[in-house]
Amino acid sequence: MKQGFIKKIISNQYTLIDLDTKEEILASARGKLRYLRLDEKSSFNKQETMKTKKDTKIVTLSPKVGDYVGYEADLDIYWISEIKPRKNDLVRPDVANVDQVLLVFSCIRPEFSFHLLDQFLIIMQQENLTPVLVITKIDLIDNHALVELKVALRYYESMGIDVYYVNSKQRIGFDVLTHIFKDKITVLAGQTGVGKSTLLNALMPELNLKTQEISEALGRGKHTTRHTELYGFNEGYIVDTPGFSKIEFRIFFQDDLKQYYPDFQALSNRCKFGSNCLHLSEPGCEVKKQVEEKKILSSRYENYVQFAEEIKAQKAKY
Ligand SMILES: Nc1nc2c(ncn2[C@@H]2O[C@H](COP(=O)(O)OP(=O)(O)O)[C@@H](O)[C@H]2O)c(=O)[nH]1
Ligand SMILES: [Mg+2]
Repeated sequence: MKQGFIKKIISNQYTLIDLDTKEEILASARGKLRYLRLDEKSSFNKQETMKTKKDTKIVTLSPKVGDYVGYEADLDIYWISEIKPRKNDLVRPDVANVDQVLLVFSCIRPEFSFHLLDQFLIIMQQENLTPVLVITKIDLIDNHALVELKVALRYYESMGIDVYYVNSKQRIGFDVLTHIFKDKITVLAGQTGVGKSTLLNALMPELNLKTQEISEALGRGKHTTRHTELYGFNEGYIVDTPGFSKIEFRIFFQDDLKQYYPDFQALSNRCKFGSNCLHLSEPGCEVKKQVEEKKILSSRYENYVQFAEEIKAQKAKY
């Protein structure tokens, strides 16, 4: 079987890149591709409710952009016959195997929000996605305020998250930013108005044209047509539609929250109750100690406590 990577989907027409020859291949998939038997550990499985799904279940899958697939020729037509396990699987945009998400935040208009950032980072952990922070509109705040923001964001840099500062209008900060796309599939995310479209257009001026051509080719008003495409950029791919328009994290138990805080997790061996510590009201908690010592950003901890309370309140409703 030949191996390919799905770059584009229009309706039921798939554009694959053959992994060996790098050739573009047009392929089809037979309806819903295949019935997969899932066990709890399958990468296609997701817990959607409070109940744990112990049972094996069978799902039907459609191949999507970002998928690695097996394909075969049959009477001169190429057919996708297998989807490789996904490392992650987004719905909006409909893309699999995303390597990084650019979390776009503006300094102002809208105001930078640590609350939203911490929320996004939980989702990144849950979905097995790597976040990269891009701070836009650095031209709109004074230097003092910018330095203050940079100092606070150093906490996230110490967690291993890269932070970039840009002014997309003047393309300031782009020299370093353009290098991060190599060999990766990148999706942008962020609130309305933070500058996602401006950033995309500044990175890929030709994108505007391309998306226009495609919407014309598909005809007006045919918004139901399934179309997703990865755009080649600096030896990687960018998804043109931003993701995570609606943020909700599916956490049903208070003690599940801490696993999405790698910075807190790293300290739990120094908590009195070790890995059982929720870093809330327990005595001898190293996380709380480091918050007091200002080694952990206080907003980071405050947001954690708030999320924990929200999870508890939501649980009470069941
Ligand atoms: N001054 C300044 N304005 C920006 C910057 N980035 C975006 N904008 C403006 O912010 C507004 C919202 O940008 P847009 O790209 O539509 O945001 P989106 O909703 O995230 O796609 C527009 O008026 C942009 O011109 C920037 O770096 N500096
Ligand atoms: Mg936009």
